[in-house]
Amino acid sequence: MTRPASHRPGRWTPPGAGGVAVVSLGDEAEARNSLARLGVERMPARGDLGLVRLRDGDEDLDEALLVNAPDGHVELHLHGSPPLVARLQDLLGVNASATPITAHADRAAALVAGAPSELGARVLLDQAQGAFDRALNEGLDAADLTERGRAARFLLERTRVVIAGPVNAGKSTLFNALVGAERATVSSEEGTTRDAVRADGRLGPWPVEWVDTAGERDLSQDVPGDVHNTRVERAGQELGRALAAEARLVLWLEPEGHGAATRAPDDVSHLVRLVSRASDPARPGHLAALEDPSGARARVADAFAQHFRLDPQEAWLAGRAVPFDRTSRAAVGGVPGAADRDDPGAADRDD
Ligand SMILES: Nc1nc2c(ncn2[C@@H]2O[C@H](COP(=O)(O)OP(=O)(O)O)[C@@H](O)[C@H]2O)c(=O)[nH]1
Ligand SMILES: [Mg+2]
Repeated sequence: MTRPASHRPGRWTPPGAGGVAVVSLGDEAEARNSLARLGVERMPARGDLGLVRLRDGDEDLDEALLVNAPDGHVELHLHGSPPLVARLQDLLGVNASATPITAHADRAAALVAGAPSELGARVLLDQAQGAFDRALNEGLDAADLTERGRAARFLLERTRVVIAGPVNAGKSTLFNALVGAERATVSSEEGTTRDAVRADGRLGPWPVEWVDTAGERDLSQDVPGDVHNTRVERAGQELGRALAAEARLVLWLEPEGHGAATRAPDDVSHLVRLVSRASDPARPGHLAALEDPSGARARVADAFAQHFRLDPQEAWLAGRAVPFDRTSRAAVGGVPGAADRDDPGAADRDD
């Protein structure tokens, strides 16, 4: 088991002026070494603390609280003056750029109000009450925490899902079933949805941004007598393709019996194929958004969970420690950004 970042020597309150700065001195042996350089010889017993004077040779530096935690991890609690903290770190040779980590609970609390989903807010509340800090102190398995952090992003950030496919595949019908309101125009006339239509919604526990796109059909020639609209529609198709390329997930609808008339792009890896307007929507991978909108929703939720390897039953478990932002994910992974690599949408978000 690797020891948590809070137990490695280093400062772990955020840099800057504050009431108290906490410098981790590592385990008892490491701490004795460091403290000798500051003229401190007495170490409080485990689970105890004491007031000490810190000296650099003859010079009196400051008074500080020396804490020997029950697990034998030693900390100095200093007055927060940045020059003094910097000087002590210099004297101790501890790494001033160690991951700052005590503010996790505070950051989680600050994020609750802006959470895009109810379960996301509950995850944040748990961490605001210290679940994540406790896990770090207990040294929970980093791989477990990393996976929880990955899954939690789907509660804490809205996932963009683009609905694409040939014209008349039933994209707008599915979009309306997913959004739960008549938002996009549904028409049997080809080329009705010329612009992308977006709506925020929810899929099971996950907050989603749905995007309905113009359908794919051959527009290499202007439709006679309708040159302007052809151009508008072509622009809509291009927009749809651009959105599909950068979405986290593309639902590619192909109406039953459509064959290979319009091929799904094979260069998009984040694409799930579904057969739409199906005569038997109970078949795997089939849906009929018009006749069975709730079945279609369930089908899409399954596809979403499977694609992103998510278990809706595990989305939130009361009081469980979960990394919830870039800083907490980095504290677990040790390598900033390590937990993000698995996530195709990470590049366009900064948290
Ligand atoms: N029977 C049936 N018709 C559907 C279904 N989904 C869409 N349609 C019809 O197919 C036509 C095109 O649908 P639309 O959603 O506008 O397709 P889009 O061009 O892909 O957006 C409309 O007449 C819809 O009523 C379905 O699940 N079952
Ligand atoms: Mg449409």
